[in-house]
Amino acid sequence: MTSDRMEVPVAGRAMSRPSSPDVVVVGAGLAGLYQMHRLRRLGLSYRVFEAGSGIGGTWFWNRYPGARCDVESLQYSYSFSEELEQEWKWTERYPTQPEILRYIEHVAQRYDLHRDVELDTRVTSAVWDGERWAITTDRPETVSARYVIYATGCLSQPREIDIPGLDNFRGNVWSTARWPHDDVDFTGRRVAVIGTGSSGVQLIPVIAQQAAELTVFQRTANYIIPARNAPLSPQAQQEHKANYPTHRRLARESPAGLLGVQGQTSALDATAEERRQAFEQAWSTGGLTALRADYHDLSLDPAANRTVSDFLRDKIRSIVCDPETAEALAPSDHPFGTKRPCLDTGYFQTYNLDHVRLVDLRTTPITTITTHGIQTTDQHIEIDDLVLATGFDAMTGALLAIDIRGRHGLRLADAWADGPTTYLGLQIAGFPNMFTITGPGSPSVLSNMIVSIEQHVDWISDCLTHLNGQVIEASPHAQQRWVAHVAETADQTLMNHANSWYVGANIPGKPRVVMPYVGGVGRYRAICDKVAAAGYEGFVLTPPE
Ligand code: NA7
Repeated sequence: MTSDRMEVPVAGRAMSRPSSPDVVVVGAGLAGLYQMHRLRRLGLSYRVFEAGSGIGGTWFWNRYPGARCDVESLQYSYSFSEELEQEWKWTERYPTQPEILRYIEHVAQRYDLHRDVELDTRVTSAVWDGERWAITTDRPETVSARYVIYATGCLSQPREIDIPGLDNFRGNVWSTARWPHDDVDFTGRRVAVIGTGSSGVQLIPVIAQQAAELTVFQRTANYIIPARNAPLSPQAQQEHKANYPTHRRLARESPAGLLGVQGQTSALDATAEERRQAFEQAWSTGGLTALRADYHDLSLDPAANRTVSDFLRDKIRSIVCDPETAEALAPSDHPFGTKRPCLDTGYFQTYNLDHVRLVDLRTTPITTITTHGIQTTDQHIEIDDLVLATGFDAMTGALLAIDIRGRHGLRLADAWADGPTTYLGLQIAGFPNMFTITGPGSPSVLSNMIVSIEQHVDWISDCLTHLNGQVIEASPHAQQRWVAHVAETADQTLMNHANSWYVGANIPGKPRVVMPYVGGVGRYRAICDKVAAAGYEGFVLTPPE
């Protein structure tokens, strides 16, 4: 493999970078950084491009007040190094965004990763020339790489907001996905938040502490479970770390990459009182896995699902004092788990504060944003600040933002015109030597992302070693079978019963396809391992020309 070098200015210094590296990695979040670490150990030459001005991906951009991971910190961490997992100390059950960014910085320093990340460099196109990828960035350089690995994230392309009149607004507009690095002070201000997904649910109670008036504009009510966040005692941390190998193994074999028992019985076989006790226990424990711990069919059977959905709706009614607000906050149009459930700290309680109110956009939609506020079908609300917590073009958005052209000039946008098609979420037929980390068709967003990231990076790294310069491409037949399997598996669940971003329904015109693989992390890993052990079955390997 070749790697001619050229001088590239990096933060005022000229550094020698290969212009024809073996691999280009796009993105320097948790996936890109670990991939780079593995490539270095394999002795392959590489370039790593990152659009942000810092490393960390999701955790670099989503720095809104209250931003926090909803996977427990001891599980939301790399497992590739025993020393690393033992030495880093988490402070809370769920890590805040600043703490995760500090962790990522620690990892980058420990493994000297910073020096190889080219920041402020956005990949704009990638064209397969029959042997290599010509990768163009917004810097005046095109790099020729044998392989390209997209570590571009599943929730990294903010969705374009389509509310009329936004440009007229004279106050401040803030986006949770592009939050400024300096603190934003809402003290004494009249604030509106649009969006009640995970970002809105985390942000709203924090803004309510500062704002003089807070109005939340809700289109879809969500199922929300208490996080029960708390400081992590040194003793609990030590105990967990003492058993890290077992914990990590169990997470890798589990459905969602998370520790926790998966229920074996049907919710419908339990009595109403038994169910109530089980759900109450989960409610007081907190977290995303607790509610699924007792019954196996909550995400499979509408009647079983109704038992937990009813429980969660009743909880809202018991917390929110105003019955009309409580009813608007109680989800009624989709089963629990078919849109991403959120974890909260004091979300519903926030609506009991005198200066906080909810506008239900289902009954009174926004007609326009005005110079000083928001006009709905029945009132005008004056505001100083508008916060958009309106989500992402999930799973495909970041990839389709790049002009990717594979064999015979095939555009990825055309290949995916009817929805994303992949083999194992790792490769796409027609796009040789191109890998996607946690791509559509893999468990990705339905799992503890870091578990899925490590699995993909390890699989890709082993594959590159095996290839030794050969070309690899998913066979159309294997891809077709995998896409059918992903769809069939999703059809066995309730996943299609909601207009969620899992199915692309939040983006007008996006084809409706259940994008993540719902078959589970453990099962998926076994399939990927089997494919590799069988000599990369379903992929076509050809010697370099
Ligand atoms: P989400 O979960 O996609 O939430 C976006 C929210 O914004 C959701 O409530 C949307 O309502 C709402 N939205 C989007 N566009 C509009 C318009 N035009 N008008 C009113 N409301 C709108 O994104 P998050 O950033 O909160 O969370 C993303 C993921 O990060 C999360 O799932 C975790 O995995 C971590 P809708 O539901 O579409 O009716």
